[in-house]
Formats: sequence, structure tokens, C-alpha cells
Amino acid sequence: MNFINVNDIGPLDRAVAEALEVKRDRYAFQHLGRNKTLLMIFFNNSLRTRLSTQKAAMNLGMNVIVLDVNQGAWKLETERGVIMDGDKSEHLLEAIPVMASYCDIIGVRSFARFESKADDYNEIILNQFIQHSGRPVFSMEAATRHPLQSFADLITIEEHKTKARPKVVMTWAPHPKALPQAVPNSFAEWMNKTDYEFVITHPEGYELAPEFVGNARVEYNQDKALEGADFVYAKNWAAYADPNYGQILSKDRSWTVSAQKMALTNNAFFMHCLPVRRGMIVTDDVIESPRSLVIPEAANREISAQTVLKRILENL
Ligand code: AN0
Ligand code: CP
Repeated sequence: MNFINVNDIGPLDRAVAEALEVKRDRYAFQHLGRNKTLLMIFFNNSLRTRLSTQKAAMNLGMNVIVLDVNQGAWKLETERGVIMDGDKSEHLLEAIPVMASYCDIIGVRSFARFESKADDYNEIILNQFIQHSGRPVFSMEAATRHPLQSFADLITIEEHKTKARPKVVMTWAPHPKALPQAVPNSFAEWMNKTDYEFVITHPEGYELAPEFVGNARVEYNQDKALEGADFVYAKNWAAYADPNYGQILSKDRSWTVSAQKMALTNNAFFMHCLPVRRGMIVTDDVIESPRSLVIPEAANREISAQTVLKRILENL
């Protein structure tokens, strides 16, 4: 069993029920991980994913090894067929089976590089791990999705919703650097599998890939989108559509989620996956308000990771 997208976890109501069972007693499944080793491989930085996934594995009785590819490992070539006369000392095609030989399960973090849309959207790094490791592989945020984040987001909404069908609004917000679409793609993919009312709002030019937008309502007027929202999910992303793939088209701070914006909602909860830039994505008063869920949302990363690892261990 791999865990790459929402379809890998089966029906969401059952997945959430299992997550809440894990949360009630996170040490109840320690036998599952005995003498099993998790290898977490990071091509990019992380705070939450690293700590929460390691904690989740420890709760299950696993051993954990972490490798930061860019700190201390050999520089890896990822493209096949090149003459390796540059600064890359080792090819991914050797590195993957070697790394796999030391573990039972592999987690991979590998962001979009914004060098080639086709390479990013074909998940060339993650797919090489799936093809060549012979181990179950799970995504710790790949080029196009961040399913452990979306699962934690769903658990958090389920814990806080006060009506069966809440209105969830995902809003683009400004950021000084070009960020991948993985978090918004994935959040949309998961929200589209629920029966919530789901709205996406962003400036023109920031349209996400249609396969992720799915049945969501896209509203270009942020104020209109926020009307009556029960949950506001903020995130920056760079443009997806050609010819601007990976570019910043706007830094318009009128899109920053402020108290004035939140006043348009149905006393909505504020959510963000973190790390977040205050004053750009969200104002201090909103992120510090009692309606801000960013800390419980991050805490649920341990629960989503543990639920996924539990499923993988049960299928080993
Ligand atoms: C990353 C992103 O936007 O995909 C990771 C978020 C979990 N964020 C940054 O690089 C700031
Ligand atoms: N939300 C999230 O994945 O955070 P990190 O990048 O710190 O792991």
C-alpha cells in the first residue's frame, strides 16, 4: 500500500473514524511496528512533517531513520541517461534500492521544482521511489499533493464543525516567494470527496489544475467567497496555468486574511497548514484569535501520519 493521494485511504468517513480512534489511545497499536523501520527522506525543509511523522512512528513502536538529502548525503542525479560529470556524485537509481534495503517503509518529501511543469505533475521523484524501492511509499508532500496535511485538515474540520455541511472556503493569500500548488491541490482533492460546501477564491491567473478544482465553486471576489464561511483555509501558491507556471503574479495584500475579512464570515475558524508568514497570509489578531485552529491542525498531523502508518503496517 502506498499513500500518495486521497484514493489511497478509502472512504473518508472510515478514515476519520479510525483517526479519532488512534487519537483516543495513540499507544494502543504499539505491537504493529515492532522491529519495523521507517526511513524518512527529505529533499526539502520541514518542521511539522518531520516531527509529527517520527512521533507517529514511535507511537506505533517503530524504529525511525531520517535522511536530509541536502545535508550530508551525496548530491543525487535524478535524470536518467546523463553523463555524470558535474557536481552530482550518485544517481537516484542506485540510492533508492540502497536506502530501501535498510527499512520497511519509506516517506518522501520532494517539492515541485518549477523547472518543468511536466516533471512536477508527473511526480518524477516520488514515482521513482515507488518503482524502484520495493517498499510501501508515502508522500510527506510531493510535487502535486500533501495528503498527510489534507487528512489532518479534514480531521480538524470534523472535530470543529457545528453543522453537517459546513461552508469551507480556501483562499489564496500573498507571499513573497513562489510556493508549490501541492497544499491547495491536495486540500481541494480531499474537500471534493466530502459533502461540504467548498469554495475556492483567488486572483485571476491563479487557477489550479482542473482535476483538483473538481466540483468546487471558483469565486474571484474574495469578499463574496467569504460570506457565510464556517472555515477559512488560507494558502499561497504560485501560478499553475501556462505560460506563468511557477510564477508570482500578485502580491496584493488586500487578499491578506484580516479581522475585516473574517467579519464577512459566519464567525469562521481560521486554518493554515503552517509555516505561515504573518502580515502577508494572515494578520496577527486573526492567527492569535480563539477561532484560529492552526495549532490543533498541526497537532493532528501526528494523528493523520499515525493512521496512515498503521494502515501500511497492517498491510505489510
Ligand atoms: C511549503 C509549501 O507551500 O508547499 C510547505 C507547506 C507545508 N511552504 C513553504 O515552502 C513556505
Ligand atoms: N505543514 C507542513 O507540512 O509543515 P512542514 O513543512 O514544517 O513539515
